[in-house]
Amino acid sequence: MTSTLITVAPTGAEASKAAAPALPVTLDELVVAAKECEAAGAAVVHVHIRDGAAQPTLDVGRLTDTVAALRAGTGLIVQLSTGGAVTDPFDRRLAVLDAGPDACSLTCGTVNFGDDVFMNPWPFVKDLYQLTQERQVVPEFELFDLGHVATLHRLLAEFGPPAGGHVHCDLVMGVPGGMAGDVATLAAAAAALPAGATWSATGIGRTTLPVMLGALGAGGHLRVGMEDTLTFSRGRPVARNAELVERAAELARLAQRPPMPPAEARSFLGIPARP
Ligand code: KMH
Ligand code: ZN
Repeated sequence: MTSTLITVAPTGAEASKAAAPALPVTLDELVVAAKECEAAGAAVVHVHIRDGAAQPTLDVGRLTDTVAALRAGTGLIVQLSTGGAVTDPFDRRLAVLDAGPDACSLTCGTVNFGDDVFMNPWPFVKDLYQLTQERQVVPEFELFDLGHVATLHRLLAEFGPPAGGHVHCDLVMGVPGGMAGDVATLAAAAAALPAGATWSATGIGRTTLPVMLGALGAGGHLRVGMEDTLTFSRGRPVARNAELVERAAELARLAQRPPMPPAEARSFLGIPARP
């Protein structure tokens, strides 16, 4: 059994700083959080950024500065979100790659997202996929529903392997409108993935623990962070992203699958080593 790739998603686009004061929204807060999470066992940081008013933004200048600051301050793999917020238009989401990240998220289909809709129609998905190939940015396929797995198969069949040559997916479970965050659904989704693909899983909100325990048991990897979970335990808000990584790392060690260091994660995901 291999080690465990731990991704931290520290901010997201949905939670507000007012409701979650521990959410990192400035560049300094993000870099501090990323450093703590790396020390706790994370290898990848999945990044959404905020503007001066702590609102989600896809500003390419800010994204470029963020990539540079995370590279200067950590050894983490920098994975930018191309999902953004549900209100972000497709052209701005494609332009995220102009910031030159190591990796990016690539969601494989539209999904109801609470009262909103997270739009990922096929023409956008295939354009984004081809852009990742052109720019050699390694995609992580975000799968919110079983239908997204079918779209992943179609992408690979029509356009070939991703940059880096390895298919790594993230099962995003428990979103209201997406697949359930339970072990039966996790097993079904993992079984449907392309041969040779590896996968992480994250459970939104109260599904975080069942999904994490199920993923470790099924040979999967882990994503945690305040993008997905704002409550550490019943009635106790998350104090720092690092405590979510610490808990994931502890469970991974108990499962005899210790956290994967960033350098090993680079070769695992097909991301070139840092010069
Ligand atoms: N904020 C969600 C609408 C991604 O980062 O690629 C989409 C999301 C997925 O978070
Ligand atoms: Zn995200």
